[in-house]
Amino acid sequence: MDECALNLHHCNISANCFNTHGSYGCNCSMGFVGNNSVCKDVDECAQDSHDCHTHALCYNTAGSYNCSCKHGYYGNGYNCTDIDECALQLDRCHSNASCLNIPGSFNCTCRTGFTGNGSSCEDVDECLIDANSRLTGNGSICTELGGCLQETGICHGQAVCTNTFGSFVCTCKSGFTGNGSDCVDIDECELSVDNCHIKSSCVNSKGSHSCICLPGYTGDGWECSDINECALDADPCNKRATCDNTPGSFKCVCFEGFHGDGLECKPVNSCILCHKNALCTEINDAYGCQCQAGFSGDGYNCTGMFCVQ
Ligand SMILES: [Ca+2]
Ligand SMILES: [Ca+2]
Ligand SMILES: [Ca+2]
Ligand SMILES: [Ca+2]
Repeated sequence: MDECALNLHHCNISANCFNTHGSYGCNCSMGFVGNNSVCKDVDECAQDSHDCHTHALCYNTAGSYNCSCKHGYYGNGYNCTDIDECALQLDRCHSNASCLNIPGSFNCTCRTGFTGNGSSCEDVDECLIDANSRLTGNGSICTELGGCLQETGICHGQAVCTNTFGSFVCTCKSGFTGNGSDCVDIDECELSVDNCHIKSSCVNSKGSHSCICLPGYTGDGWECSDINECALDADPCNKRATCDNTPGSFKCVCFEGFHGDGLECKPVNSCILCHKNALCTEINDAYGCQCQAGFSGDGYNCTGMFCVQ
């Protein structure tokens, strides 16, 4: 009889029954090992006798095994290909991060001007980075907050730094010109863009300029007015002169009967008119003739005084 067909055999559940003349035999099924009555599953995963792809996981099953591509790969388990999360936009990188595909995964890196772990990127306030805390090297500025910025230029000492989203802007301070990385003083005097008064002189300075009223004028340099020297308490002219104010100066003119530049006025020497018997002397701001002793007269005419008997 056929014990196999009549189900009268005692083969293991994982064995195949085959009929023989007068009896039957058992063969362990594929994927099982053992003798006729005991068949044990072969663990292909543990034995490394499977066909799963390098990038697949092996799962042992009763009599066989399954292959499943690892996370980050796709395929049937026998062939697994890396998923390009970046190209498929499956990444969870921050909008200000760049995605880099790598086998089995992807990396997110904050873009230049942003700092963070890639899933979260915040603007770097470059203006707050103190020059002393900058750890420069390889053309990058690295901050203690983490991350390195490409050195696109540090603001000049005479520039104002303005933070922007993802970057920063350097603007030269008022009175300076340049691109912000380099600022030079504007010579307002040379360029004639000063607003000094016409009666003042312009003096250039770093970041600015000043105006100084010309001699003879008074004011702040932007407004200059003539000094009326004649009205000052200390009249600059000689006391024997008249003072005439002029724009930027003054004129002194000696009184009549005096000569000089007005600062110095001397009486006109009229000694030549004195009588030969007179002495010329300066009296009361004027020269005068005075008859010598023994003579009488007004100095211009002197007559001897003789005793009349
Ligand atoms: Ca990948
Ligand atoms: Ca910024
Ligand atoms: Ca200047
Ligand atoms: Ca004057």
